[in-house]
Amino acid sequence: MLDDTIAAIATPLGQGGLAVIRISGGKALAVAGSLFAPGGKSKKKLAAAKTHTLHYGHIVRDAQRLDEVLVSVMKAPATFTREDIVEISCHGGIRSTQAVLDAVLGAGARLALPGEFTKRAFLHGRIDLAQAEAVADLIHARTDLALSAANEQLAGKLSQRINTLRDDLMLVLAHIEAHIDFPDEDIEPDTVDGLARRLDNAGRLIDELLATANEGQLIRRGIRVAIIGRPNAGKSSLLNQLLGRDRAIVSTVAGTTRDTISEEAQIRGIAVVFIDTAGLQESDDMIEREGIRRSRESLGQADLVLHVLDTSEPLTPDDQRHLEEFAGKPRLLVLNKSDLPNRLGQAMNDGQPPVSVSCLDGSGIEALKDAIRSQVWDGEITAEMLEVMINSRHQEALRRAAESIRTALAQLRAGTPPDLVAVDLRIGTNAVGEIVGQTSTEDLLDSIFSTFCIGK
Ligand SMILES: Nc1nc2c(ncn2[C@@H]2O[C@H](COP(=O)(O)OP(=O)(O)O)[C@@H](O)[C@H]2O)c(=O)[nH]1
Ligand SMILES: [Mg+2]
Repeated sequence: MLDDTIAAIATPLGQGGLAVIRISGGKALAVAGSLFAPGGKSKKKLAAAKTHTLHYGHIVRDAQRLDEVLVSVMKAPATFTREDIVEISCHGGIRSTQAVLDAVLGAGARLALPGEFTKRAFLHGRIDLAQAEAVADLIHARTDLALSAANEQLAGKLSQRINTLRDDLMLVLAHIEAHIDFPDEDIEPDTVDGLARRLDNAGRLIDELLATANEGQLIRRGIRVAIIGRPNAGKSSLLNQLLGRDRAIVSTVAGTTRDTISEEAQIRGIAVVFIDTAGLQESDDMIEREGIRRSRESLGQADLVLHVLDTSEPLTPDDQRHLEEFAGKPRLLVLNKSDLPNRLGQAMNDGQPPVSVSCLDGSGIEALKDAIRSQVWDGEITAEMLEVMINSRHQEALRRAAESIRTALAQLRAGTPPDLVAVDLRIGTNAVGEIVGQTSTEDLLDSIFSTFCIGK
């Protein structure tokens, strides 16, 4: 598969100033060269170009000029894929970009699969698997924190820790395997102690990494926050306040919001999807009933519930029902309409102090953002934390590794024959290796790279 030359549009499809078509492989220069007519004074053929140079000219097919372009030539091995790469910067029209790509494919390149450029970078040892995942994280990052975390992982911070851990485990494994050939000789008690200490230490390192999983998830994926409350409590007004713009229709007519609306905002560095629900009360109206069904569905997926209460009115049976219904879920009580006289007449306490706001004048909204932030993550986000934050694939591999290593450790201490200890230890070491791709299967690679876009 690595023998052929691949090509794809590397920029999003649409109208833009520029689009880039990326070509990688042994024939990249020949493919691009066959379509490229140098412009200006230069009459130089692409094939004769020096590495890492830029060339002005036209893409020509069947004597017809397709586009005026700049072509970057990067020769192996100092490239992203470690193959020859040519990038054609052309005009960013939907049709013109496709026409240049068609010409490139017609000249002998094959359309790249999703993530295939990055996969080649991995297969050629340019980056490891955790770094390849960081490329995807970087592209998908929606917050500054997610971007920092992706950059650290791409720079190899996680990989370094994993490699050190794996080296340690390999060392212990080598010691233990050395004893397999001499079944009559017990491992010296001193050696057992030393190896056990190393395994113990490895287990602790894994626990430290596992402890970053929740933060990693939070930073990468963000959270979902559902806004609930009875009609006219001010749910849509609150959504608009949190977004900083008028997204939802606000009206005195109860039942205005019939569909669930979800919109994303950054709250204190975390990507938060807010879901304005259509209310949860019983209804005879068919459309309203469907809205309520959707509200309930999005509630199921929410990490946090904002329960909006109208403090200008006494508590209603609906309010009471919602208070009871969502007692088990992480929630914040939002006491809205603080600009009006308080007639709620009831001290609310939910373990978590309620937050008073007015969606009319915006007071209390910043305090509510702080409260949301500390509900999902109580503590500082430090630069150190951003250095290493594992994802769910790493988490799963590390859990398996921890289990096998603990088993091996217990066996070692109990004087189990070394060949048995080695079996578990090898499983654990391989699981650690999966994270950086030292041990990987085609299925694993497919599942990672298929989530990439074409052209990455
Ligand atoms: N005085 C006052 N009125 C508000 C406040 N928040 C919302 N309202 C009004 O309450 C009514 C219902 O608001 P809306 O956001 O549509 O409530 P929803 O049905 O829960 O989505 C509208 O007339 C809003 O202008 C507030 O903080 N103070
Ligand atoms: Mg509404």
